[in-house]
Amino acid sequence: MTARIDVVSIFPDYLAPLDLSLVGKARQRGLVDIAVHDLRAWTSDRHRTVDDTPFGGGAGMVMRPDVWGQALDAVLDPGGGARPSGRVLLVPTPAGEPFTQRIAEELAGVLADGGQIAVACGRYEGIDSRVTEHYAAHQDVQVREVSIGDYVLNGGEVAALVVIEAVVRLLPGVLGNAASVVEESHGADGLLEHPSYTQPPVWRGLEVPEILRSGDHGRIADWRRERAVERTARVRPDLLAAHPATVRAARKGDAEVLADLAAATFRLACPPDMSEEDMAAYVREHLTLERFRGYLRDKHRWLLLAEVAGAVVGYTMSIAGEPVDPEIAAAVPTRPTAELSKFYVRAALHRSGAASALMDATLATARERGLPGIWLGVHGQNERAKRFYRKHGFARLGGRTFTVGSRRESDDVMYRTL
Ligand code: 6GU
Repeated sequence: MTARIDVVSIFPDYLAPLDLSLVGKARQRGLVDIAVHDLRAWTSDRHRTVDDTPFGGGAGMVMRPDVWGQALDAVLDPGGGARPSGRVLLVPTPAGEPFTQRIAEELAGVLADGGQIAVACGRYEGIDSRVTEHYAAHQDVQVREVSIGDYVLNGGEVAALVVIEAVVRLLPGVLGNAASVVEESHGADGLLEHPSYTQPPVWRGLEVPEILRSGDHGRIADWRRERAVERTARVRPDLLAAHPATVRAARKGDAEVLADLAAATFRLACPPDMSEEDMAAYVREHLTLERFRGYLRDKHRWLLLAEVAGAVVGYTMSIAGEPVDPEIAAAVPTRPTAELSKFYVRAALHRSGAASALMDATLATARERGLPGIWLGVHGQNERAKRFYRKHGFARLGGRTFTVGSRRESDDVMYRTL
């Protein structure tokens, strides 16, 4: 049986876009049967009245249940038995549950099995509440009240267009490329989509990221995942609740990812007035792929990676052994000791839990190595970082100065026992 959608509205012309584009083509190809009905066809008075004043008073008008009952009995034919699969009465309303991709998938499932969706578009202050109550009590009708967002429209018609488009594109055979449904925002992985680019390679001085033209499909997939996670963290941090950060030891093959991440995050911890040239020079000198390969081979160092939804978002590097700086060596109260040498998380993920997970794992690893204490240097003006370290049990031991490029900088030295 063909999937069937009925829309009932006092403005059937509002639904004209259902003839167009992807939904229009799906209808022409017989993949879905859509009928739009004028609610007033089921009125019986001379004025074709569909509404009346609300019981209990208040502004606006409420749509009459008797008219809606006639209309919905006719389009749903409940108990008629001609339609073996599910029937859904869908009521767009700002008071409904948030309409999501998951609901679109469920509704597409009903249609794909030969079911029916009847969409009741209310106007004014909505439809008399007994209408949903009545059909909800009917055993083979499922009532769903959905809202398309936290704002108010004049009626359900635009929301009906939204819901129908979201559902019809999921029906088998409607989209040419099934992978595009899996890869898009709000797809199965619950992340927003990565940015996309096409020709030309340079437009108004803006370049397509070099990596996308490298042909290295592994690195491209990593890059896209990182950008998707970053964008989701920035724009929709609520979606990341489904993707708690995990931490693992870095392996030989992670040197490239580490160098990229180090270059991207180094500037986060630099003083705000440090020049681009000084930062770039430091990255070229100290955060190269070769350096990280060396670090990963060094028995005295351990590097940990934080991942969110399969993207590497932060790292730490710790070093077991005596501090090189004699002043720090003198100040550190326990032996042997460890230095927390690098601790970076991508800016967009600073409040995602990744940093705390990294810190917990770093301290746990230091304890496993039998180290009684750990120290770190943090830029004296980096209040955010110092607050974070204090929260994780570090306290100030003293200060030190060092050079980045042409500048003298001063660090706080912090320490905690393990
Ligand atoms: Cl589904 N209907 C109306 N009238 N307003 C809305 C809505 C629906 N979703 C958000 N605002």
